[in-house]
Amino acid sequence: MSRLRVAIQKSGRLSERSQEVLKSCGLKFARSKDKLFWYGQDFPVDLLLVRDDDIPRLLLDGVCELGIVGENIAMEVMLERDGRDQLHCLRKLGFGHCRLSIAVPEERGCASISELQGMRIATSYPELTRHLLKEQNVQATIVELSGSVEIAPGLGTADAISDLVSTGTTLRANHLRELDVLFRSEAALYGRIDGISAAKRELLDRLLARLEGVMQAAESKYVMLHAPREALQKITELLPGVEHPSVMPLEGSDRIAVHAVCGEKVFWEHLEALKAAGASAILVLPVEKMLA
Ligand code: PRT
Ligand code: ZN
Repeated sequence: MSRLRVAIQKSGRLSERSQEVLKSCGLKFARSKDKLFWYGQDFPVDLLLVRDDDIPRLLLDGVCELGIVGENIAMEVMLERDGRDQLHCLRKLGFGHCRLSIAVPEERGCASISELQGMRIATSYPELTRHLLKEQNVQATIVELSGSVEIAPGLGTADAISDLVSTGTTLRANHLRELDVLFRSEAALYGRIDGISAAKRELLDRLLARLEGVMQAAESKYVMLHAPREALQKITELLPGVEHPSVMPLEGSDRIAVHAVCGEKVFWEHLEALKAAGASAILVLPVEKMLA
């Protein structure tokens, strides 16, 4: 029988969420002793646990069909291996958010990246940095480092850095100032799927449909509330991502009950606006599974 292989990060920022998302799709794995290969039990999809940098390479080398990795790494390897038409981003996964930014020493009076012409930029993402700077007509000397990029300006080995940022704490701790964002990244499911067999394609389509359901459920909330009948149109407009709510009469009252699946994030501001429009007894519930 055909099986698919998915590579995920063994340990690190993306590993737990990558496992969770696959488990939410109903995949269960028998963990092997060496922990590098997990056999899929109920669904013919197996896991390969590796370093994140290896994931796009394993896809390009045909070792596995699918992989969960940050867009930053996928782009870097695709540029390095000129494999941009071979890897497809099948679904962004909504975690592992970060940005590849150019940062300069705080005291440097530099206002835009155009001023970095001819300067030395330290980075672990040489291809992506070079490519994105070139798009903005900046020619810089790339100093490739495998880690601790943020200390390069202090050591005098670079004038600026191009590194991943999430909270900005690392930059501040190293007296660096974020000058510009080159690239925004999150974890995504990538596939090398051109020319796979019809049986594998069918498996992939089932997995993607489940994943879509999981992602939509994660982004959705089920909202229930009571409202005056005459406020229905206003209430519907205020529910994020809702067009046709279910409306039910309330026994012995001229108010109605409104139920709806909100396809977009529901914030406190939305609830406050609903209340101001006459809604009461507002409940927001998580959605566990969804199949369109
Ligand atoms: O061992 P392996 O090679 O698998 O893991 P790794 O150490 O190379 O990667 P890991 O686990 O650190 O990161 C995996 C992926 O998480 C990255 O490729 C990104 O897609 C994503 N990610 C999200 C981040 C960050 N946020 C992040 N903040 N990766 C790294 N950082 C680092 C950054 O390099 C910098 O040193 O965190 C520091 C900055 O963080 P702040 O919060 O101080 O701004
Ligand atoms: Zn890595």
